[in-house]
Amino acid sequence: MSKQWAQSGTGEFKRQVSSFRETISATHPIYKPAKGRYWLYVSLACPWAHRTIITRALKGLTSVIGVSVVHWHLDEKGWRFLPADSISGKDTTDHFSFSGGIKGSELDVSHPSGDIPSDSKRLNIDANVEPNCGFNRLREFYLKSNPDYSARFTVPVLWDLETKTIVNNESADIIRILNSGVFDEFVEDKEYLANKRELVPKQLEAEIDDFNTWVYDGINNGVYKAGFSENQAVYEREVTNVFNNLDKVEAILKKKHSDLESKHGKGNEKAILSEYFTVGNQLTEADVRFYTTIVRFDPVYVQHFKCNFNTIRDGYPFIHLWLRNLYWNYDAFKLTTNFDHIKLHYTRSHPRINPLGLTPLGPKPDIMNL
Ligand SMILES: N[C@@H](CCC(=O)N[C@@H](CS)C(=O)NCC(=O)O)C(=O)O
Repeated sequence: MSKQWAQSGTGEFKRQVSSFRETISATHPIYKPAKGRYWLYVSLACPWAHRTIITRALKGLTSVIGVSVVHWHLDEKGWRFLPADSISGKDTTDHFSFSGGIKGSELDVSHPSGDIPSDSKRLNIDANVEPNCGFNRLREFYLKSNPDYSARFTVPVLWDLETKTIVNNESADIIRILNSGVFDEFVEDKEYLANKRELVPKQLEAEIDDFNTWVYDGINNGVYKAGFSENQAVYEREVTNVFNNLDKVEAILKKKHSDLESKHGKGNEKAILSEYFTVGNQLTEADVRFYTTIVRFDPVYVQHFKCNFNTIRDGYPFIHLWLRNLYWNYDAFKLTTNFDHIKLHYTRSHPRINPLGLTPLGPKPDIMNL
């Protein structure tokens, strides 16, 4: 398997291009919308997969599309599920809850070095037994779909239970499919049905696409380019790029906050926050995509990816307010954010960056109150 960092010979990290890029629609010859037909396989640690379960929740799809969560530890064979016999008694996991209804197990999932750290209790946490095909590894979905598949076995995967193939493994596509409304007829979620939240409204689409493009390159993927760089000059260029782009978002949100203060009156924080988003005055896909990086920034990227010119909590008051608004005021963000998976995955799955797999305990708290 190709390694996950620096493939260019220049010390630069190049992310692979996703291979399954189908869509779901009433006019598609194979992939028609249906309730219970499609399944998401995600890691709660992964920012790209995280986008899909936030979108699924925001679109009222938690009872329409199932979710299973892989174990947080990524080893040389890729992502894995819990072995079927690891849950004593009947597995009552509810795969239709926000984050897949993950369950704890007694499985020993210690760091491969065999070292069981003093926080070993925290290691006995939640992943799913794969409920549909009985697979142990994510790679089995890829090889079932295409026996010649030779690239990396990444999450998220959107799987079709009927044809037993991967529909799509690119999070940017998957969130557009989930947002498209093709599943609306199956939705029972009253909150969604009341206002049919549109995450890419036509009038904001161009602005969302533009924001997503530079934020992807400069921030979402930017932190990986800094963290996985293999020489000092590349690292310095990339980390500077990340913070220049964070400065840019901070300026956008600062202006937005000041405009909203003029509109609603200084101190009318509730009204201000109800319109305090990155693009336009409503929650959009741009917020979902930016959030999954920012919520990981202080707990992981600052130390693990050496993005340490500043923290969000100390250096970016307007991004910090935006982050806490989403986390504390929207279940779709809070209930899909699992700081244990996030911290343990990064710190123990990248031996080149952190050979001893020690997990820093801070920052405390993982996210501050609003
Ligand atoms: N383009 C993909 C990228 C997904 C991706 O890179 N996922 C990582 C986790 S953060 C992964 O599954 N890596 C497994 C591996 O490289 O073996 C998307 O956005 O869906």
